[in-house]
Amino acid sequence: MTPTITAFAQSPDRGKGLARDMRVRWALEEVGQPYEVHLVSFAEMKEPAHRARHPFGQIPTYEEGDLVLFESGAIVLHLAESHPGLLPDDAKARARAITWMFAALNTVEPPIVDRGIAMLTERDKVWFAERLSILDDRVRVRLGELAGRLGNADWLDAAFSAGDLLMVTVLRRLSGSGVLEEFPNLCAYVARAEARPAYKRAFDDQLAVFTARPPGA
Ligand code: GTB
Repeated sequence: MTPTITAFAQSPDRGKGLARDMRVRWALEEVGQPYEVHLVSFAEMKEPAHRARHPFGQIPTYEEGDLVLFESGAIVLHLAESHPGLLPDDAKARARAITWMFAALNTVEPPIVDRGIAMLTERDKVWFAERLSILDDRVRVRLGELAGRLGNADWLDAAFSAGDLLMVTVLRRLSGSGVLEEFPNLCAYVARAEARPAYKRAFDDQLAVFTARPPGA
């Protein structure tokens, strides 16, 4: 059965692959699972039909027969557990890879999201520069710790896993901020992941949605 995911009909990221459907698309491509995409507008996301899929009226969702999932991390974990390729077979290595999935979403992503929200909603405040400096420092602490652990390794725990996939999608939200760029090994890690054929296919597919219907078209 071909699964269907939901994604923004018009992503505010203008095709940069920063919305959270990107991590689900990438996981589907890594495991070689064909999928369909149901594009939803901001209004449709809040309607009962979509809230039946996603209680918070967001994207992405994942439908496979009578299985309906929301939360990008849960969807990636489901794909990683039901297909080979994104989690190691060895039980301990698998548990470590899942730990990195949680670390990406629960420890590294929150300060990055806080920074992103401030950039979007607080730029006009007189105290913005001071606030941004505090948020940047919080992000820097996490990135420094992550950079220290990654060192010169290609991936967080030996082979590429769903943990790397999620971590890279989290770090990409900082691209061009100047903060990620302070950590050359993290930039190289992101570039290494972006060079994966599965990443490129997923990126091109989400970009095609934006190209087909840019805002105002
Ligand atoms: N924890 C959930 C998950 O991981 O799936 C979070 C889902 C979520 O935040 N979805 C966002 C959404 O549907 C889209 S990805 N928002 C609409 C709403 O809440 O009404 C977040 C996002 C949006 C835009 C950019 N961007 O423009 O760069 C980046 C990320």
